[in-house]
Amino acid sequence: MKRHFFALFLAIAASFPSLALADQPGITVEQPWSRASIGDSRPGAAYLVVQNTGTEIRVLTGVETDMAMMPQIHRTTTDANGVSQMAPAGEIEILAGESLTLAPGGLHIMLMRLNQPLVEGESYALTLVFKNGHNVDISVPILGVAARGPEN
Ligand SMILES: [Cu+2]
Repeated sequence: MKRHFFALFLAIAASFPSLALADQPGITVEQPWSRASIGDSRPGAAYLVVQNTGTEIRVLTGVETDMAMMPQIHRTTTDANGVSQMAPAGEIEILAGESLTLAPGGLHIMLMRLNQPLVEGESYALTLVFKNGHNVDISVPILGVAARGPEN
């Protein structure tokens, strides 16, 4: 099992007013998924692919969900010794026509301080917060505790 250091740069949790525009033109979200959690004492995670199908750059600044007190986008890096650590990713630019993949071992949405366990078979609402104020609401299905990708 890999050592996993939490680099906790606790950014002041700014609360973003969400415009909650569903089906925001120019952004498509594919294959969202979470792994079921064992209880609620450890953070959960969510993964997905965000595609910018529009003609302008979009900047992802964060996420919101009722599932966790402190949802954050993290970036995992692994050094030459195989030691992984993660830190808040900050603002992420998605160029027009490009896609952004959040997957285990890389960028991910970390659901810190879960309000409730992630139960297999259920799903929950999550909002992707964009700098231009046009946020995107999605539903994230919860897969089994051993899931490694959106298919299983
Ligand atoms: Cu993380």
